[in-house]
Amino acid sequence: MYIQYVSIFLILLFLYSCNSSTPSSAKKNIEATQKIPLCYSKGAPQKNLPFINEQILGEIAQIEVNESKKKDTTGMVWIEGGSFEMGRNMEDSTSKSNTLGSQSRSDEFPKHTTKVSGFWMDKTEVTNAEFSEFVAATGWKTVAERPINLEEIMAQLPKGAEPPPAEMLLPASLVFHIPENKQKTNYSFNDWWRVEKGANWRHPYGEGSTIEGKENYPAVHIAWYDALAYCKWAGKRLPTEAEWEYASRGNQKGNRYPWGNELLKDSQLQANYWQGDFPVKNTIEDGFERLAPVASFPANDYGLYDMAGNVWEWCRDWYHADYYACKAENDLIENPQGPDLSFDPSIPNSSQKVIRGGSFLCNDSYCSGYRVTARMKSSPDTGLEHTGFRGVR
Ligand SMILES: [Ca+2]
Ligand SMILES: [Ca+2]
Repeated sequence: MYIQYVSIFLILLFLYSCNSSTPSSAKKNIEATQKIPLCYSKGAPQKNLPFINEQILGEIAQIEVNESKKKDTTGMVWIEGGSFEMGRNMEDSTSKSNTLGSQSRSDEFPKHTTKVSGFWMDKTEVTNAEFSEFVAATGWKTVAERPINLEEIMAQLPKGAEPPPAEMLLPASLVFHIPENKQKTNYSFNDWWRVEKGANWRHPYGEGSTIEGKENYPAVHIAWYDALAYCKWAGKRLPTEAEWEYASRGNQKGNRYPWGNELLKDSQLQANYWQGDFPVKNTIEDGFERLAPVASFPANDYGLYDMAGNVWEWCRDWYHADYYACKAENDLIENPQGPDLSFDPSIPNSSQKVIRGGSFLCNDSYCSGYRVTARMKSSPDTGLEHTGFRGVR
């Protein structure tokens, strides 16, 4: 039973790393979209409204805004509003000229015109130094530092499921480990994520690890609620998914990555991701085995760093697999705020928020989460070794 609970725990508390999909499943996704998905608002599986932790939201509401930070745009860039083609079309992914077609997932289809108003955005992922300042000012305790909320877990388990044992509810987070068995043909996230007691933003690899000397690294093991709390204090908010993709594209139309269509630019790698054979061999051609200090790679043409790779970044929106198919019924959607419902057919009982941009664990042979259109999701109470955020205003 213990193993089963660990498994449920992993499924609910962690996001699908971008490498959880295989090339064959990506192919299946493309085939699946040949049938037009039912719009979620018109009779596709209706889910109850997403589970949201009102208690933590209440705590966030109590946080006092730092008035001087609220006016301060240091470390941010202004992004002029405009229209863009969000997502991509199945044809783009299967054309012979596109050798990376198998990377697309059905939730990226179809391409649809979207308009966003201008906004300020943090140039980099929020760093340990910045997050430390927030915690010192507010005393915020991140979700990974708290015992796991039994009520929240039970709400997302099938009806009648037994509660997990008490030891599974101690503060912990998930840390990547290269699987011990390197001979398997198919790996899943259970092979590379390990629950580490005491892992949190101060101790990214568990008890005994430290962020000393890593002030300029992205803060990780950050749950969506933690990101929201930071933004409240800093007079910012999380970007919508549309804002995030618009910003990531850096004013270039139709590119695959924030810098262009090829992985290399000027013969150089442009982001911190995983080169080699995921999850067993990291050849570290980009110079970073795990996290990199923020802004270690060139900015996109908006002046934003690490919009691809390093850490996944939380967005404001709920994740719904059919959301784009629903939106596409309108020609232009202005400042979309995401769906009211959350639905992921692979974890139907969960409520998940969108994360974007990929991480140091993303690998080009599979989904390549650092493509500008790649969508991923994670439950809002989940922090992981490769998840952080940046704010907008
Ligand atoms: Ca790397
Ligand atoms: Ca990033």
